[in-house]
Amino acid sequence: MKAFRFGLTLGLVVLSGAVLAMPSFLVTFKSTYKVPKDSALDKASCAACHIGKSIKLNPYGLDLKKVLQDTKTMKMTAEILKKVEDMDSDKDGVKNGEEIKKGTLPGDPKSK
Ligand SMILES: [Ca+2]
Repeated sequence: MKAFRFGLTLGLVVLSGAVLAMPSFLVTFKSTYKVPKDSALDKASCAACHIGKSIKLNPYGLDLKKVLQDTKTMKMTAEILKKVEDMDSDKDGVKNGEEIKKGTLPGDPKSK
């Protein structure tokens, strides 16, 4: 019974950690980059990495997830963000780093 309770508690802690990860990812993103005010990217907020308001990731979010997994961490850092700057996640011909500088969406090919 004690072991079961421990497992349950651990499960809940892990689950809440995963849900809470997203806003802190956004905080790291905004402190790493000076996103042009009122740009598409500035207005996108969570949608910089997610599809709309869902937990599904867009191509840019998926590339970040892959780096997190390769680095075996759950913590978003400026270093992790910089590792995908030279990629063109949404394949629109503009690199992620350039899109972020311009304020367009690195995970949406219709925005460049
Ligand atoms: Ca784009």
